[in-house]
Amino acid sequence: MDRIDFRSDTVSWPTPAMRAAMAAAPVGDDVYGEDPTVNELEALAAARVGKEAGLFVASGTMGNLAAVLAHAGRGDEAILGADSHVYCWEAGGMAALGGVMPHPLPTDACGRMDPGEVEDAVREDDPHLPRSRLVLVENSYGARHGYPLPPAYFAEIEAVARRHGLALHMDGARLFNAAVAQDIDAAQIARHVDSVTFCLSKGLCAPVGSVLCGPADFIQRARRARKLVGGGMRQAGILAAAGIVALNEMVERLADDHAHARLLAEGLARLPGVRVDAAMVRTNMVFFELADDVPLSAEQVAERLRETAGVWVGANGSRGFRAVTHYWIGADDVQVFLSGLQTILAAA
Ligand code: TLP
Repeated sequence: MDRIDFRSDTVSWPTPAMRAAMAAAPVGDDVYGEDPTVNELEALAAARVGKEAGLFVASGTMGNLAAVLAHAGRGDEAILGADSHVYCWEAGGMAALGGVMPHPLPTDACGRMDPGEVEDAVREDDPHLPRSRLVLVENSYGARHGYPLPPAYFAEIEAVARRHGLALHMDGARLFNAAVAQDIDAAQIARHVDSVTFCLSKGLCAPVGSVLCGPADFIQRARRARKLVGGGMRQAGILAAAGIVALNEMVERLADDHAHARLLAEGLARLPGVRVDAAMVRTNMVFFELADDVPLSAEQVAERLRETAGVWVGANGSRGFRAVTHYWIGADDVQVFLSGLQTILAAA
């Protein structure tokens, strides 16, 4: 990459192996179901998460939206975390396009809803009320340090969903980060949900795309939903080829990103003027804040880091930051970040 960019793992460029695979990919018309590379990616993705079928979509947002549209209808209600990505950062798609009402619940420090509160949120069968239809979970949990939630939590939510006949979808944008951090298979997490979206274009480095996986009949409905939102692509094998490389070559190495995030968090914990909860850093995200006596805003610090050290980082509110590690961030880049920040804070 041409810069040291910690703003997100979404900024990561495709690898040379991906570019080569893209150039050589056999293609067909995927709306006709005739793109062999897309078909291969969908089968591979489904196998990796232990589901029957997969659907290649343009983004995580599209995967989650297609899932909601395939699971629920107008006037139905979806229970989800009040700080979940689907609720906060996906343009209200479920309500805007599906007529599905979100029912947000608080989450704990790791991003867990209380299973008892989920159960209490399920509506009675009463014509006054919306119909509870769906529960949405997320792993890793972006708003909570990218925390990798364990299968046991999803088993508890699954039990509630099953008791009440609700569908259960996981926004697993960074499912493989969650799995690698816990040294388990992604399928061990996904077995507790009906459907899961995971992203190829974040830590896995593909340029575009996510895969929605689930039972074959559900994926058939989601395929219709994808078409409805304009997501039927044609010679998409060019993109899917990078996704195949992502799944085959880029999953285990996510452990390096997690190690770099830990290195950054430990370094930040030693810097005067910075507050960080290093123990919460289990995947590739580091959230940290300026101490109260630092006379600069997060935006000003981010600007100085860019100008003086060539390091890009995202301000998170007026005092906070989110730094995300990925394939193109090495241990030396972490040191550039730390010494650049130290200099800025010492001069403030
Ligand atoms: N997240 C982006 C921003 O939208 C915040 C990022 O930089 O982290 N689920 C989760 C948990 C996500 O973090 C994201 C993207 C998505 C879904 C949506 O994926 P895309 O961007 O492919 O639509």
